[in-house]
Amino acid sequence: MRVDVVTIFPDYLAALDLSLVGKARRSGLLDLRVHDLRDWTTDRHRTVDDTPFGGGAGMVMRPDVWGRALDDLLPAAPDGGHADREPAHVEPAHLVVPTPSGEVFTQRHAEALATESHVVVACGRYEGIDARVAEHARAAGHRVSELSIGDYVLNGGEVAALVMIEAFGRLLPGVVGNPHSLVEESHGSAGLLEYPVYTKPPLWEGHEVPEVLLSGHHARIERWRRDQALARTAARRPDMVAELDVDGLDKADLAV
Ligand code: 6GU
Repeated sequence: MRVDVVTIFPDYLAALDLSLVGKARRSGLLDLRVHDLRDWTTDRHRTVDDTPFGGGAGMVMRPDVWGRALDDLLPAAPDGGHADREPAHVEPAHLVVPTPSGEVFTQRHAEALATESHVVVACGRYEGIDARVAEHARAAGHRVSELSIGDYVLNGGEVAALVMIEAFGRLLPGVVGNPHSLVEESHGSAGLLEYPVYTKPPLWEGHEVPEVLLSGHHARIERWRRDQALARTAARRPDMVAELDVDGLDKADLAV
């Protein structure tokens, strides 16, 4: 998979050299390139922003600078946005724009992005990127996702880009060593939060590991873990309980 990130702070993305995503880059599973938006400026001051039309506080990122960057990084769309034209044989890219006014990024977005062959992430700063940039990319036939990582405000899209790239990067085949690790985790297909986990020693600072986990009784352990997951989800994420598929619940679930 190829990922291009465009930012005025390339150093923010240095964390992507570390851990599993870093390893995926070194092994060639992930071809991730970070670009400085200012490389596409043309003036002496390398200006990327200007004052907002209509007034108001803050600065807006200029469409001309972003347009040149995306012209270089997004391949010509398959049909230039015209479905009646003969498609060229280029793999289309998906443009991701992190923004607090986007749709909320979830595991479903991560799963979808992990299947792409090319993602371009456009990190805005200040009050955001001139809205015509996303409009122009869509008109050219590209898929564009404006995504927020939650209901709070960051200073720019860089940290959100790190979050999203780690979330989809770890889903690429071969990135997480044991694929079973991906099966049971929170926000996976069960729609429940993960149960609490314990390791050695069995007694630590007066706190014991729940006895059932030491019992070796596989069915009782499974039942206990499911009860814990249900109780935790009900306490912490009532919104997720409301979304549960009732047909997927058994009698013991309903007793929790
Ligand atoms: Cl994607 N960007 C910024 N600037 N703030 C955010 C965000 C993104 N998601 C949540 N807050």
